[in-house]
Parts: sequence; structure tokens; C-alpha cells
Amino acid sequence: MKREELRLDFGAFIRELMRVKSIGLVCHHNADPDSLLSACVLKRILDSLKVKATIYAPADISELARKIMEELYDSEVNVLTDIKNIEENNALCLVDVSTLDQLSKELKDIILRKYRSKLFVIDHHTPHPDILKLVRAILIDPGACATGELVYMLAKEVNVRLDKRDIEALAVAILYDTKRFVIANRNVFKIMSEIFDMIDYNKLLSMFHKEMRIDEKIARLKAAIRARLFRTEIRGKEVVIALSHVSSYEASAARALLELGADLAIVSGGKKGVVRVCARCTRNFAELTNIHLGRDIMMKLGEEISGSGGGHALAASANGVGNPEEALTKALNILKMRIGVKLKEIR
Ligand SMILES: [Mn+2]
Repeated sequence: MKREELRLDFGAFIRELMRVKSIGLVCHHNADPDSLLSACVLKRILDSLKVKATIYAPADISELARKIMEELYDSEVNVLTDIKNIEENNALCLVDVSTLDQLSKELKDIILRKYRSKLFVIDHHTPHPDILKLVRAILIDPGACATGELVYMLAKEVNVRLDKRDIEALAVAILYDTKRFVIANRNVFKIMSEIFDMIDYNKLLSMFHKEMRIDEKIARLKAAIRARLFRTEIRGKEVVIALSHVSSYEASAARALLELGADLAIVSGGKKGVVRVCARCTRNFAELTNIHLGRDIMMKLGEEISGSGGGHALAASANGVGNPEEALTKALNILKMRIGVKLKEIR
């Protein structure tokens, strides 16, 4: 199957699924709410069509996804994290998976050995060609915001009535993948308007809330108290940089400093000679300075602290040995070299 042949044919997809006696629905590595809840609702659709479906989350389930699934379905939906019996299924359907690399090596081998032309995919990412060579039927729309969106449309197209829990599960999948509608499209709002009277919107939103551990709260507050601040002007725009240290929760502390107003936050931490440094910056800072935190700061810092570092443009970290305050000074020096303008410390 070629890329050009991606077109949404709900009828054909379900017809092919109904020819299968038993199917394993496979979530991606560290299954998120979109992957897991889409699989749950897809199973309920298949149940009502008398197709035996089993859900697998072989490389585990994210904490949030598990929590929400339990809140919605109690213990009614069974998800297997063990794949020892997965080959009993006549076919597999990958849910929210766009490349076999999102699965374990073991499962990838099983698919390549046993499920050529017996693979289904329902997903909203651009598929990797490795998958398209193996599929029997697909429902892939890279323009969709969540797999939950496609599962909802599938249920509607094949006239399967979903109950309140299923509708809420799909709403959560959509809320999660759209970052509460920050990334959305017309169809997302259309679906939400269709289901809005059936869901308890505030309850669903509150499911995303996770109470922070007391240690994490304290680490964030200590990072704020101890922060050294620098200001500078880059291409006519003033920015503020915060440096701090904590004993744990460096990443969370760096995010907290950004939320408080820093354009760049670097937080070091660690105990017993092991040191970890995390950096976070705003997109605005990255664009102004052309600094990629992983490549330009943390990779170098990793070398300097006899460890390794790297990451993304806006979020990166380094691990090594030494003391957290020295590591911070090293990070500051790398930054000074790279930024090319004077940093003035705010006293
Ligand atoms: Mn997704």
C-alpha cells in the first residue's frame, strides 16, 4: 500500500475487521490516553460486532492513561501488558502507532514473522513506510488530531452506539492529544459539539489533574528562592535567565522557573557526586538566540562533567559527576560563549 492510498474508508476497514475471528489491539510504548482509550472503545465496537478483541499495551501504560482508564471503566476493561499469547490472534490492529519502532523488538519480530497482510492500523500520524508494506486495512488520517477522533467517526459510520463511558473515553483521548484544544481542527470541535451533552466536561478536565508530591513542590519553591537571575538584550529584546539548584526534581524546577517568567532556566541537582542538569527555554528564546539547548549547551556540558548530555531545542539535560553548583557554573560559561552577549547578573 502506498502513501497516496491513504483515504478514509470506514466501511472497508470494518468489513475487513469483521472477517477476522480474533484480533489483538496493540497500543504504543508507554501507552498514552489517546492510544489506550481508543483501543478500549475500538474493542467495545468490535464486541458489539461479535469480533473477539484483546487489548495489549506491551511496553506498559502511562500513569495518567491507567488512572483515567480505571476511573472511566473501573476494572471492566482488561489490558494485557504481557504478549506471551498474542500469537493466538488471527490479526493485529495497531492503535495510535505509526512505526514498528514504537513497539518492542520482540513484538516487531512477531509482526514481521506472523502478521504480514494481517495487520490493521488506526492512527493519526504520517505512517512510516515499514508499516504500510504489512497492512491489510488502515484508517489513517494525518490530518486528524487524535486516534480517538477516528474511532468516534468509525463508530458513527458503522452505526455502533457508544455509551456514555465510551464517549467520555474518546473525549479524553481528544482532550489529551489536542492539549485541551491548543492543537485542534474543525472536526475536533464538531465532534465535541455532538457529544457535549453526553459528557461531564469538567469531570473529564479534572482527570488530567495530578496532585504534585510534597517533595516536588518544595523542590520547585526552593529553586525559585535560590535562583540567580541574569538579564541581557538579544536583537533588541530583553530576556531573563534563571539558574538554580535543587537536590531532585530538576526538570520540574526548571519548568516552574519558566512558568514564573524566566526565558531560560537551568537547574542542577544530584547527590553523592552524581549530577544532573536540566534546561528549559521558551520558543521565543530559542528563536531569538538560535540556541538549541540539547545540541549547543547540554551536549557540551555532558562532556565537561564526564558524562553525557543532549535533548531537544527547548528541553534538554546532562548527567555526569561533580557537584551541582560547579556544574551550573560550567553550564553558565557554555551559555555565555554561545550567546555572544554580556549577561548582567541581577542582584
Ligand atoms: Mn495520538
